[in-house]
Amino acid sequence: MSIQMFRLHMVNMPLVRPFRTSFGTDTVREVLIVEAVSADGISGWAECAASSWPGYSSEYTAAAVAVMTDQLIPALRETTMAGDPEEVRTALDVMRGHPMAKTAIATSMLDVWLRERDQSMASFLGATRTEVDCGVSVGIPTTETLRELMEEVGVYVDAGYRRIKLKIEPGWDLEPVAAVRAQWPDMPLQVDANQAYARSDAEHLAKLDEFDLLLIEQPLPEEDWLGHRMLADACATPICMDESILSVASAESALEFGSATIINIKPGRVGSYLTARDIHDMCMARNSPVWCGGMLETGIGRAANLALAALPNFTLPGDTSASNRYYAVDITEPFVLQNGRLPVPKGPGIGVEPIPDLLAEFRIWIKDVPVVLR
Ligand code: OSB
Ligand code: MG
Repeated sequence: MSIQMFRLHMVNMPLVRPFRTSFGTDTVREVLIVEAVSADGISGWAECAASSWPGYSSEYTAAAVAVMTDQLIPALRETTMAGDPEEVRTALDVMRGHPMAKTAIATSMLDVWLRERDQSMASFLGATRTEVDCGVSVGIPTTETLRELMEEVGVYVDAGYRRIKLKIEPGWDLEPVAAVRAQWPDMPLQVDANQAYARSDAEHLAKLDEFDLLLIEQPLPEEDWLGHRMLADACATPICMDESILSVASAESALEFGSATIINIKPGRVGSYLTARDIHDMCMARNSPVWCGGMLETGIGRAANLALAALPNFTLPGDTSASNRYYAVDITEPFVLQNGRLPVPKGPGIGVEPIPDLLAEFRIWIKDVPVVLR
């Protein structure tokens, strides 16, 4: 295989409802779709997890375009062009940081490579399931009312989701969790703070223990390993890390140091689906469960995440929700929830493609970046 160019499609997708977290509110998902075009005319597809602004992490779409164009694509060499996924990871890791941009470039190439071999991404990664249990991430209501929250959760419970995750922040935590727990006593429930708390909130967060939560996700700033460990000692509820986990080493450090007992795996955050798989394998060897996070993906990113979530140690339901939880119209065939699960795509590569008319409809610009080998 040989990649001639990368075609970057910037797409603007209106969300079905605003998504508010402790770091801010989004009403549209600006998302960068990467198409790797081979000399034989095969296209490979991937979605960059970066948001339009650096609220979740330092990456954002315009920066991803810049680093792909100026650094990552020029870093590809003749050896990389054979498409071997390990070679691609090694070539991109010469650059520091920018894991979401790296994952998108590498996954678009992996998609071409797998399509040429007629192998699915799920089979390549070592999947053992054909469908995955789905949870749903519920934002902070923009009206800040319990009524709005209960309505939204009710819609998801009725749809069949197998786990509810509530976004929390100081001032929006015990009360909403108590209300949802009272209404749905048996529903698997967890919370995500996106770094909004401080070490001094340990006593307050320990009050969540009475609600039988699966976990508390990323309560403290991403670099505060000691704070998370102190919180883990103060709370009976398991601590989970999201933003802190950037590599196998950081995931292993979290578990060994006791900063977290559960890891949220987001491929974009760790720089490659291969690294996401490696973190899964490490956690599995330590009997530590993992789950697949999400970044409000379109069907392109969702397909790849489902392939990953089909690996055996993904024993907790992930944030891999159906297309209609995010978008009235997806750019691929929609993923539809069935009995609280989504099917793992079976076709070659990621198993789905954008529908050309829909991609064009939502696209705000397109840019071709030719590959020039040196
Ligand atoms: O912290 O998991 C997070 C969305 C955007 C950025 C960060 C996060 C999230 C979610 C939603 O929680 C996950 C999803 O449904 O895709
Ligand atoms: Mg999170």
